[in-house]
Amino acid sequence: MGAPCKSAVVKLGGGLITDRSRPETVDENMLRLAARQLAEYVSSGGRIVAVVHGGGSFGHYRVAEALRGRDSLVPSDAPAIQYSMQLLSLRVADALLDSGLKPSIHAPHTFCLRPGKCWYDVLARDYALGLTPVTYGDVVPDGLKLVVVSGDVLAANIAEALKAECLVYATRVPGVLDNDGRVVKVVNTAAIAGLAMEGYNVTGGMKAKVEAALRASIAVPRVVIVGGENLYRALMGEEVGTLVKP
Ligand code: IP8
Repeated sequence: MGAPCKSAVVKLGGGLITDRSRPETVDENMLRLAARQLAEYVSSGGRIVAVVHGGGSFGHYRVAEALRGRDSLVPSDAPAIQYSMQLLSLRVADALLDSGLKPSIHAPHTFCLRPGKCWYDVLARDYALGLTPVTYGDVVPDGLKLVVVSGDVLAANIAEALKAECLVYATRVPGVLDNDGRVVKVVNTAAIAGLAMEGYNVTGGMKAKVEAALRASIAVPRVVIVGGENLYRALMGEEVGTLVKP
């Protein structure tokens, strides 16, 4: 067992906190379980730099709907997708509030000029004030295009920019699974080559998550992919899920 994380960015997977089989449906039990574990982590002395959540049956559903009959998004698709993500964000904030945390929501399309050009100063300000910044995967215009900004990448970038000690991805599955369905204890660039890592969504599923986690692991001391029910244990330094190493 390692030391507890002093500070952490936590990504709550969209597949974890929503019911992927039903449009715009929250998995209330899972979301509340995650929120309680985050509150317990704070009570144990941990600091949450930011909570980032994915799109699940909100954002991914709306993106798929906008893409029906076409192959790319345009800025006029943004309102419906952004609205859906804001709805989910309010539900996340509601669960965090009920657990005793103090969430402040930040929409990426207001702090990213375009994908890859984001400023995290307002999140840093709220973190310094003792609030819990909440943000999420979103759609952000890029010239005349509209691009999906993945929460996985955002979480990695925030952890790096705000110098979090840990980056924890909480998912519906217990970690990165090998081809026999067993949790891989450690992944690095060499080890992922042989893994199938199926599970597709518009931002690339587990494969894209591992790639974002690997990039972050160069600067962030501890990066873990873990099942949602083990979030607290991962934050407290227990060896659960998959440790991601450069
Ligand atoms: O679920 C995607 O975020 P992710 C957000 O973290 C949208 O990949 C709008 C589909």
